[in-house]
Amino acid sequence: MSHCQVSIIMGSQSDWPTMEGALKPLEALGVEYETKVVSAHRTPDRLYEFCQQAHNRGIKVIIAGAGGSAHLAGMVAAMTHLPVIAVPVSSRDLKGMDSLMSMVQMPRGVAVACQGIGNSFNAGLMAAQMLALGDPALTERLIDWRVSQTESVAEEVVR
Ligand code: RP5
Repeated sequence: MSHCQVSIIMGSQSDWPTMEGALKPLEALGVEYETKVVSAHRTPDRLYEFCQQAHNRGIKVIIAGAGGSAHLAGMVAAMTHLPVIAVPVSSRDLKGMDSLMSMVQMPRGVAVACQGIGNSFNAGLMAAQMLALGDPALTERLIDWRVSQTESVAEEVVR
């Protein structure tokens, strides 16, 4: 069985430039991940298989990025009990507002943790924070990472 606990899925290869930002915090914190293209409307059977198998493959958190009528995250959340973090990908015509609205307004009973438009970095960070709840070593790395982020912010403005 794979050691990946985070699965990063996206509706299209074209989402990759947005979604690759999720890798930065995961790699900085030593969290293993996988990346897959899973489209709710173009590959519905793949979506179904992915959702059926994710838990048994050891996946603990799913990050789902998509653009436009972005039903991917909601469909995944409908088909697995695992937590789903959504990343609305910016779209050409509506600049990601369509993606955001598709993802953020999940009806009661099926939860999706929606991030800001294009903010895959925070999706990766949130996934790591979720995993850290049951992983003391990851918690230590997360605390250290936060301290170093704080220390990296200079007080004086560079003019
Ligand atoms: C969505 O449609 C994808 O998530 C992507 O953001 C958007 C455009 O996909 P492509 O036409 O570039 O494959 O399903």
